[in-house]
Amino acid sequence: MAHHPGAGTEMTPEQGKQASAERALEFVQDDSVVGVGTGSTVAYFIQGLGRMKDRIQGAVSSSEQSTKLLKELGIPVFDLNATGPLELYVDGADECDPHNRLIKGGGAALTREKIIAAASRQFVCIVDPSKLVPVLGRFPVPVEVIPMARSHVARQIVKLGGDPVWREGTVTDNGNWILDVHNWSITDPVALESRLNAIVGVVTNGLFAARPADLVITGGEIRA
Ligand code: ABF
Repeated sequence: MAHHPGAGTEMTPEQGKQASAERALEFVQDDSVVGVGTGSTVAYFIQGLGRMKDRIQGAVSSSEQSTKLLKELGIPVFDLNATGPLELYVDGADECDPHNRLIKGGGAALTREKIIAAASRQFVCIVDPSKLVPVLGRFPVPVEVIPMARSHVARQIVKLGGDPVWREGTVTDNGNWILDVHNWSITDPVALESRLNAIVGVVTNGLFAARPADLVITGGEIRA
């Protein structure tokens, strides 16, 4: 793990994920419905919710994977249409830049993640320090596409300077496919996010820049 100045004690990536997940529990309000992301960092957060499940109403989940974990712990899972706007959404990320803009979607859950983030007042992102980057783009940008549009979208992405690779074999919870776009050094993630959204056939792209995280917890510390 690259050493980050001010990272405090040396943590393994797993310890960093666990510390961030634990710290995020402090943001959970009593009697609330919590928006829950997807991934291994969020799995620690879900375990924590399990320990306090009598203090919350339940959760809105961003994936079948997270729904399974929540239900195994006896935490009620609600449909976002039944809950209305949420106070808090907690989720991981694949990369995070200094402005809290993210690349997400490594876990193929980006569409429902982006929906719940948009419907939540506060988006708290939990990461280990290895996710912090100066510029987004070393991690390939996931783009969820309608299957019949895969080649059309790939051709438009090439025109934007990206190198799209079909994540063959992956079908999202929404029945769609994913292209992972390599070799972008993303100096203006907000502009690129809207360009990708404008391509016909694109359902969601993994740039969370127009609506970045409101707060980032890394290695258990809240980043200023
Ligand atoms: C999810 O969190 C995905 O968008 C992203 O890929 C994942 C990060 O995974 P992990 O926490 O396992 O590193 O929101």
